[in-house]
Amino acid sequence: MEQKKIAMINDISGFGRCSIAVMGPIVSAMKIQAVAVPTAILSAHTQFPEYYLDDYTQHMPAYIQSYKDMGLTFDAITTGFLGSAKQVDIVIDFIRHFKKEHVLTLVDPVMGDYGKLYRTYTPQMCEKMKELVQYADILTPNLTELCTLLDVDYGEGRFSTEELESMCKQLAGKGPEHIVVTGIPFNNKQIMNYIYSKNEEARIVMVDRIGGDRSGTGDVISSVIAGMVLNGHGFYDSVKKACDFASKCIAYCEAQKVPNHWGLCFEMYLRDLMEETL
Ligand code: PXL
Repeated sequence: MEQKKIAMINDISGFGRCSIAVMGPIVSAMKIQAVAVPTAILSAHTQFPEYYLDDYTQHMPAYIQSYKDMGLTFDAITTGFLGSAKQVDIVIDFIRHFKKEHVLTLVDPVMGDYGKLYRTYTPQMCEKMKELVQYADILTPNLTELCTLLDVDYGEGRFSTEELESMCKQLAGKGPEHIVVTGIPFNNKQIMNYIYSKNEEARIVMVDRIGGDRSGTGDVISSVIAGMVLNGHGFYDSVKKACDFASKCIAYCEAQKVPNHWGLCFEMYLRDLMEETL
């Protein structure tokens, strides 16, 4: 059987372990080929006080056209950090062209955290992100992104499971078959991941809260999910594996006192993902 390929529409950040720098190695460990479609090139991600950002929007159409000309096909398309509103249209065009039947689309609506949008995120981009949601089979928002996509006030970030269910149902109505709301603060000791699949009972994966929040956690989780699902695993098992893997990496970072914005030391545990490959 031919090796599977994922088109990863995301930024390339040199330092800080996020996006393609994390997702590429993770899916590679799962024996899937990572094909980078860059949205921006950064020296370090935007949680650093200083970074260089080169928006790649104007180069994307020609870059993507070469794949169209080659007649390249993908088994999955994942989208993450987008650098401009215009990019969303480019991404939608990409999905329309390359998403055939059986092609999995995972949209990680990378917009913000802790109730706040990232510095690079404009209201126009938020509106465009709502459009992109329609094209997702799997959506992996955190609580901030879930609220933003539905124009719900984040408030204190406290929502009951009934409220989460109703929000996920509303979002799933727009397209996605599966949604996992990641990193929901539960109590001082635990973090909840809320898993919603259409026509199924919602499920929860709890993980221990270890230290503060770490950048790049979402990218680790979404890439493990994409790899697991592509390798034939169910959505719940994929999310469970992703959360457990991220937790293990975070525990290592804490023990080694790695700064939070340096991302997850996923390199230490890549072997755990190799065992999951069919
Ligand atoms: O991990 C999300 C992410 C991805 N890419 C860039 C970011 C961030 C979060 O801050 O800045 C460039």
